[in-house]
Amino acid sequence: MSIVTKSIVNADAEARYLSPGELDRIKSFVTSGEQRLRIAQVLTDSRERIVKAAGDQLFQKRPDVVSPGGNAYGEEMTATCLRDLDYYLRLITYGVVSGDVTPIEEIGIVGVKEMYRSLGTPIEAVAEGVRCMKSVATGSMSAEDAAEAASYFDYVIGAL
Ligand SMILES: CCC1=C(C)/C(=C/C2=NC(=C\c3[nH]c(/C=C4\NC(=O)[C@H](C)[C@H]4CC)c(C)c3CCC(=O)O)/C(CCC(=O)O)=C2C)NC1=O
Repeated sequence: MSIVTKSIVNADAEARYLSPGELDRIKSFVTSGEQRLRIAQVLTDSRERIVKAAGDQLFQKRPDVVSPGGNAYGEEMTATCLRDLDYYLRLITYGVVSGDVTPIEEIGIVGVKEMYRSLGTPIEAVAEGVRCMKSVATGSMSAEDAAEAASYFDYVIGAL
């Protein structure tokens, strides 16, 4: 839910006008809109490059995951691992567009620790993969855009 919808739901629950604080938050959401859409566009356009380069970095740092016995060992499992990175990049674009980490949390964080544990996937290596995507993705952005984008990657890294 975006800050606009959320504010309206809260205000209407109390049958009141939007408060000055709510209007301020909506204003900053609107004024940062162009930047957030630009970032989402860049991430979307570069998704293949970002996932591939981040995967290469991850497997260099964590050769164990793609070695015999590793969770991402073998062509099919490696592809599934890269797919998971792509999932997280996609969720990050949802967060960037809505200016809110809630969509990321609801789709990709709630219950994920248990899921990865049951799959035998080392979750800290997934977080490392997201860290690699952050460095690849923000590397080609302006400092301002990189800082804004980084906050969504950091949310995922911290939540995993
Ligand atoms: C959009 C929200 C969403 C997420 C996050 C998600 C993750 C997800 N990753 C899975 C598997 C997997 N995930 C990985 C990922 C990795 N293994 C490693 O060692 C690496 C560290 C890492 C890559 C960075 C692997 C290898 C599997 C397959 C494991 C198996 O089948 O044994 C599975 C099991 C079912 C399947 O194979 O599709 C799910 C549900 N699915 C979703 O719908």
